[in-house]
Amino acid sequence: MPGRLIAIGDIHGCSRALEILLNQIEPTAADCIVTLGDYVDRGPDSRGVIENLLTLSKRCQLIALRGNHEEMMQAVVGNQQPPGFWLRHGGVDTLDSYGFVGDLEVIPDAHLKFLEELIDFYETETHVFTHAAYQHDLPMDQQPAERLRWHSLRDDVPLPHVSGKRFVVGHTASLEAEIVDLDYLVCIDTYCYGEGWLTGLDVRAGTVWQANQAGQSRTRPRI
Ligand SMILES: [Mn+2]
Repeated sequence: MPGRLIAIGDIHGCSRALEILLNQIEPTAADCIVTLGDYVDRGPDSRGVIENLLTLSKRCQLIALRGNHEEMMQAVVGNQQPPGFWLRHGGVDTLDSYGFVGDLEVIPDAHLKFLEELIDFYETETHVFTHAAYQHDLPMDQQPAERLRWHSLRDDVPLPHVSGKRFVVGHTASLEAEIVDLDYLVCIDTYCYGEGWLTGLDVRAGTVWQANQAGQSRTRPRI
């Protein structure tokens, strides 16, 4: 039996919700899990989230996308940007989770390597996964990074992509913690760090699992 193809939305330091969600999903070696990015910032335990994902990568096939928050973190850790912009967007919470007191060496090499190996998108025969959005009339190898990682669906919602494939994205948090399902485009950022839910979606079966930081779990109707 072929494994499942499962997307997980924006985790943002919510390691408790992630652990509960993974207990619901029960990943096996045959499964492929695509995490949509924004593992760090805002929530309480970014360090723990990356640790959980490193463990998960040994249990199933893990495809980890880069979110705009990892982009901000890497620019600071790599000395390419001053820290202010990242710190104002939740970076303080990430540094706190590492016990930062002035030296970025506190971030383990394995975590830096994890960040370096993140990818911009993942495309199958039927689906495309990106962090935020896409340009509808461009093939995936020509997509601008800004569009993939930063574009908010609140500004505008892209038309169906020329490939005809279904897109699965995060980034634009639903403040009502609802999945946005436009059929050709599904957004599963259900605002976990803001007292919403962390969502997992089996993209072929339509199964939805959710968990939150209060320790609750639930399923939702298939989409
Ligand atoms: Mn984002």
